[in-house]
Amino acid sequence: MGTLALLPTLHQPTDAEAVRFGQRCVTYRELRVVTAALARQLSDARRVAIWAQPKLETCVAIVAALAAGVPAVPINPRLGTRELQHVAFDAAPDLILTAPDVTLPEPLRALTRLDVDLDAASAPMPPEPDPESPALIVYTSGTTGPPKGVVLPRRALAADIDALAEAWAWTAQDVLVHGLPLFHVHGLVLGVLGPLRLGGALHHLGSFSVDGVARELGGSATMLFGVPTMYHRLAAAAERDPQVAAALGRARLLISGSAALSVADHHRIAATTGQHVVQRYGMTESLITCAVRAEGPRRPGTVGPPLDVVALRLVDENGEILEASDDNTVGEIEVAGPTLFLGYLNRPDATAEAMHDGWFRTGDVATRGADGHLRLIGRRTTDLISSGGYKIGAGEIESALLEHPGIADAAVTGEPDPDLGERVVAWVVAAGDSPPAAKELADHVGGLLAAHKRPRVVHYLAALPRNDLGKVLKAELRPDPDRGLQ
Ligand code: MCA
Ligand code: AMP
Repeated sequence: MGTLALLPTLHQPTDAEAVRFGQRCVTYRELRVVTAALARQLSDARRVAIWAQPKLETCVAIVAALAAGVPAVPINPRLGTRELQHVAFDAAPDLILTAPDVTLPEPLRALTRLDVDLDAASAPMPPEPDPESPALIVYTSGTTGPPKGVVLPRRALAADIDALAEAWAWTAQDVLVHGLPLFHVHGLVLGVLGPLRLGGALHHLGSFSVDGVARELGGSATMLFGVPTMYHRLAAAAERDPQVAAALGRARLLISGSAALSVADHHRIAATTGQHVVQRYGMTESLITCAVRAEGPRRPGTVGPPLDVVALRLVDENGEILEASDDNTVGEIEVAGPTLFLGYLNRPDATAEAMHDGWFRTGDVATRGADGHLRLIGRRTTDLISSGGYKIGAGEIESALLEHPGIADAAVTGEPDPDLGERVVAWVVAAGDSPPAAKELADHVGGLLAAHKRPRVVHYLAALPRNDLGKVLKAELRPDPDRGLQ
């Protein structure tokens, strides 16, 4: 209880609205009743999976797991077979929590299933777990191999939400609107646990739409969270429709993250709505570490200074600390402090590689201005593709392509896309004389992995350019005019 509780609002609940999905909503008092009842059913579990559809039941399941002190693994319902098998094996949950009327896919059917009952009767709230104990395990793509489970302690969630509340003057008076998925840090930690920790309300759109955002911001919503693809679509809509522009103009804060918001879209939105979108930067492993402040300058293209609780430095290739604040010197971002994860599940090797002396290597490169604001330049590796706010590992898609019998060799890159930021491009060498069609390859990848990882463009080559060690030279990939593109 008290300030040490992750969700103090559940210990002293009010009749204020907590979470709304369209017509369905719960107050804090109702949320306490239903989550306390569900938490009792979880008390013997070591770990629970949550079928993270964008629904009220998902929020209730997550809060119940947090109340029970049982680490929760939110699962993207659009994952492909290969990813589901991996998560089920790697996280080995005792139970899967889901909304009723869901047919779970084959790889999850062996798990004991518990349907979330929103009419459950009251039960006592379990005691508050240790702040250092694991709260969430969030899967995120790396450059190679299958996604890794990032183990986030309660202390990191609390520290990050509080620091963002400070940065954005975010309070119980705010009503947040978004249509983000509930299996990533952005939509779940910031977008659900943020309002719930602070005592405000969340209006979730079910799925993102310009009309939904405009309706909510035209009503009681005060803040919007979104990825740049969403702001790109909002910018176009605001130019077409003065009502959308007026609704965006009424917001207290429009906040963007998960990928770079283009300077052009920043200016387009400012021109039509008068709002300067606030950017923030972070990673699943570190949570959000930098944010433009509500009361500070809003330079387009910058993600603001570090949060007050975060230690952040830029280092060169030799690990030397760069002190320059000239908006020009480029270094890799390293972060330390209370918002950091505990490690990757079952992967001490990967944890050791990512951490050194308490600092986490982000792999993101940036410059710093005289005002301390960071400007993200890109990533140290090109093997992570940033598509619509999702991070996609090239290695995962390459492995999936190589599982197709018609493919002898494959490389995957990202190329600029006006809507998604980057789109997935495959470069393949066929195993026989009749190469599989691009659609067949996209369907093949979509069967094994989440649909957003399918290649949107396929180039056919005679051979991939490789160095003496056999590593593909991705910078040298060029279309072959004789073999073509699909
Ligand atoms: C959907 N599709 C995509 C993507 N999203 N393809 C490539 N990249 C994508 N990001 C495909 C679908 O598979 C589908 O294919 C078709 O597009 C339409 O699907 P739909 O769901 O209607 O798509 P959409 O509405 O256009 O989705 C765009 C979106 C979505 C709303 C921007 O991608 C999204 O919600 N992105 C948010 C990602 C996010 O929350 N990232 C946070 C992680 P077909 O029609 O062929 O079947 S990063 C994080 O948490 C860190 C800490 C941070 O900093 O925030
Ligand atoms: P994830 O690992 O899925 O949590 O995604 C985190 C990655 O998203 C970071 O490493 C960055 O590359 C990227 N990212 C997050 N916020 C921003 C931002 N505001 N600008 C540019 N890139 C961002």
